[in-house]
Amino acid sequence: MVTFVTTNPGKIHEAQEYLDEPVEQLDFDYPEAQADDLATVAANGARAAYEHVGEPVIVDDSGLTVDALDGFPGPYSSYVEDTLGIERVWQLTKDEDDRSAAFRGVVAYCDGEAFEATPEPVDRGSAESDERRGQDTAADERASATTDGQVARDEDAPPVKLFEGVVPGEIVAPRGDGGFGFDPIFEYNGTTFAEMDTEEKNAISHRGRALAKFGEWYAER
Ligand code: ITT
Repeated sequence: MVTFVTTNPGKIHEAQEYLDEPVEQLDFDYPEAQADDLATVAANGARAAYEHVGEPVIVDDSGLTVDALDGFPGPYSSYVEDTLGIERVWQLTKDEDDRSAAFRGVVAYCDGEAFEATPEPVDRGSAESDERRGQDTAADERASATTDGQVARDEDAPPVKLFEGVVPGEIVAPRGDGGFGFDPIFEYNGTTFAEMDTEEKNAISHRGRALAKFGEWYAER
């Protein structure tokens, strides 16, 4: 069983459909670090959630970045969804020539124990490299960009294992009623995420990619 600490039932629904393990939601609003990169927010969130529940946890920190808006709303996606709303993000973007965007997400796991070295351990304490790596991989490999990482320990903080996913797409006028959040305005290959069922979305989405990596690693653990 995996305890997924989140206030967002949309994330749980996707994880449940994706992972072989049963997924239990723990609705705990862990304190989110004010940081510009998802990896730092996710890592700190996983530690805080683990300290709160005392059992193995995953958290997901994710967001939409719109190129023409210099990466906005990025780590503030949840707040912008609640305040501006997705229709206004479309309005802000619709007159741009280039409406490219990406969903980025990091799934972070913490169980208080040390981990075996990963095939490619990455020091995810470095904030800036996360964003740059996401952009490079998104550009190189239109739909496939994941990176595993292990966060360097701060003194006595428990280690955290990170799984990252990025999916490039385009901002469009809202279409579809599936999914959650910005799904209706995010188009991938002619279809918005809100027009896909969960299985289709998981097969290509940032969260699906991160969960695939996590699931593989967790099954071995
Ligand atoms: P928790 O922090 O409690 O997990 P949250 O919804 O606040 O829930 P985040 O802080 O990670 O989660 O914010 C992610 C926001 O990014 C989310 O609220 C959506 O607005 C957007 N988002 C992330 N993944 C998405 C997806 O797959 N489809 C649509 N919107 C997504």
